[in-house]
Amino acid sequence: MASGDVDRERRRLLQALVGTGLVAGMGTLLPAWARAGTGTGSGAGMAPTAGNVPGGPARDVVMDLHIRRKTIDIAGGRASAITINDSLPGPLVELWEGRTARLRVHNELEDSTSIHWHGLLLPFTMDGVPGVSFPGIDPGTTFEVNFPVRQYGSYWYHSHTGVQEQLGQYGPLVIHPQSPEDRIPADREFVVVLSDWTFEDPHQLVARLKKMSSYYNFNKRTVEDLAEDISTAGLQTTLRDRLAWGEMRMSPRDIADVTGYTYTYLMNGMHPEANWTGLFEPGERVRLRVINASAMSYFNIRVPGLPMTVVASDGQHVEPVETDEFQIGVAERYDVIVQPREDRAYTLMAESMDRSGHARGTLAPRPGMTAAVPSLREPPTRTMIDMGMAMKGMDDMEGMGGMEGKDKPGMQQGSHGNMDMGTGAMMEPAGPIIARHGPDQHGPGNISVATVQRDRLAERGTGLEKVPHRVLTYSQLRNTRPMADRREPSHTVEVHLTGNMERYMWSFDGVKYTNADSPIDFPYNERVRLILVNDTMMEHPIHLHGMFMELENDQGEHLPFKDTLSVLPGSRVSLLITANEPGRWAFHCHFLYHMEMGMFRVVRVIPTEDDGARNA
Ligand SMILES: [Cu+2]
Repeated sequence: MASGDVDRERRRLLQALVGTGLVAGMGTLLPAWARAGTGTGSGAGMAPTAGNVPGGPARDVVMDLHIRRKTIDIAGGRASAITINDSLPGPLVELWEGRTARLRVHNELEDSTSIHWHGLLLPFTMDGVPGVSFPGIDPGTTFEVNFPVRQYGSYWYHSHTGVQEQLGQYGPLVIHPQSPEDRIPADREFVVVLSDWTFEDPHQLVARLKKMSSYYNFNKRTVEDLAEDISTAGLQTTLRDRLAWGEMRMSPRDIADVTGYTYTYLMNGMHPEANWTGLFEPGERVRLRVINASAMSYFNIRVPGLPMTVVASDGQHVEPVETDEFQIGVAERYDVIVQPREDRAYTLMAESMDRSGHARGTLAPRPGMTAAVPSLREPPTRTMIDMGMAMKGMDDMEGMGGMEGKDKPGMQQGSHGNMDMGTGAMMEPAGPIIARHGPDQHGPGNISVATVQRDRLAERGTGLEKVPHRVLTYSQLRNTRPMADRREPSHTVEVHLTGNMERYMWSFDGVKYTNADSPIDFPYNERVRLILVNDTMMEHPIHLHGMFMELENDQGEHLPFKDTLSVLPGSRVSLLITANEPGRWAFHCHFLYHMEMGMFRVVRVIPTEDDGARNA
């Protein structure tokens, strides 16, 4: 089918669905914060123009969260999802630094569940990771989380049990600062929650990836696959997915494991056509708290026509950086200020990194306005740099272990004696080589190693290398405050991100979690340097629970805090951690299915008896 036909078909389907109200989200169980400003009504007494973060005076918070399975209208279809207080995403949890939080999680599912409070500093028994910090929440029971609130910023919460997060069990969490000097002036604030929805059973999705890791990369799909889809999902569903919701623009390369072939990308729970809208008065400073709550998707965020000033990363303030686009990894958050001065609509564009689809919303002075939606750009290509290879001399290719060159992007054309592999992109400037890989190939669970390891913190995210405007890099993030702990690290831990993409195996140091003998120990109250080396050919969003990490990005004593770091392929990064939070903390890749496959460890911080603190 020609692409014009696809577009026409897609429009026809959407018009039909708009008529049913499904796409507009009217039948959808959206929480009040997600509806605010959309023109579909305003919940909880919120004026539609007030932003969707109510704020107000500091207070201790007591909140009930009811986890329920429900059939809802979502992403232009109808499906069984996991809702929190009957909505998807869940309600905005708003807390105040210096006060307390008492959050009661009621499990009304038929299975065990959990809620993890991503990025929060709290006693580890409240952290919500089954098997690590607590046993999980049994069906029909309530788990109460109590903690003093010790930080400010933009966070989120989600299930840490199985694939529940993919089924909708997540929501935004905002903490208002205690000190007036920590308040960032803005006339209104919006949480912008990005996520990926699939009508497939996530268990089946994982099974497909295990059977064929490239399943969701459309170019490798076959007619038999189509026939299979039609027989299992039915013709209507399959066609709708293929024509309307899957953008038909699958990456021919290994950029993302799971793509727009199955995913609909949502902004605040809404389909791109439903057009979540945040209202503003021209001239106002608008704060967007962008939260990537997706299971498997990175996004490129931009507001064509408006520069964005980045003011916080993973909740923590950074010196303002003006930019035009940023890439956000799974579980990361960026707070940006925009100041639209014209009486017109602006598109808030969240393009998936592999360019197979997008989430979209609008900033506008009045409901119902729209601006042009940029078309998806060309899918990116992996490069030699991503493979952890040197740019000149083929000797380095020997370090690639058993990797089959013929399947690898950029290696299928040209002879091996020629560095021009036809991608062009690999000749882009890359960060400096700062280390070489040792002899350990990490065993059969690993397929390649980063022979050379680069500092890529000053590089743009995948696919943004050549865009003709400013793009945020990690090297630009500078903490507003100097480091509190200036001790030289007494302890270094090096972890390699490893895997076998063909077999959909993911691990640390070639060993998946269930085969790991022991936790990673951080000595209590010591300064620890955590080095991450990405031996795989894709980025991984690596998350440490319970403690902030300070990214060593050449910002002197103003290293930015991160709780989730997207580690570029072939790169080596270094983080500093003050190990002052006793307990057992999850440490993992935040790609949901990589974590499930075993890219996960427990980090243990054990006080000695002299410390007098609770023993982990
Ligand atoms: Cu990963």
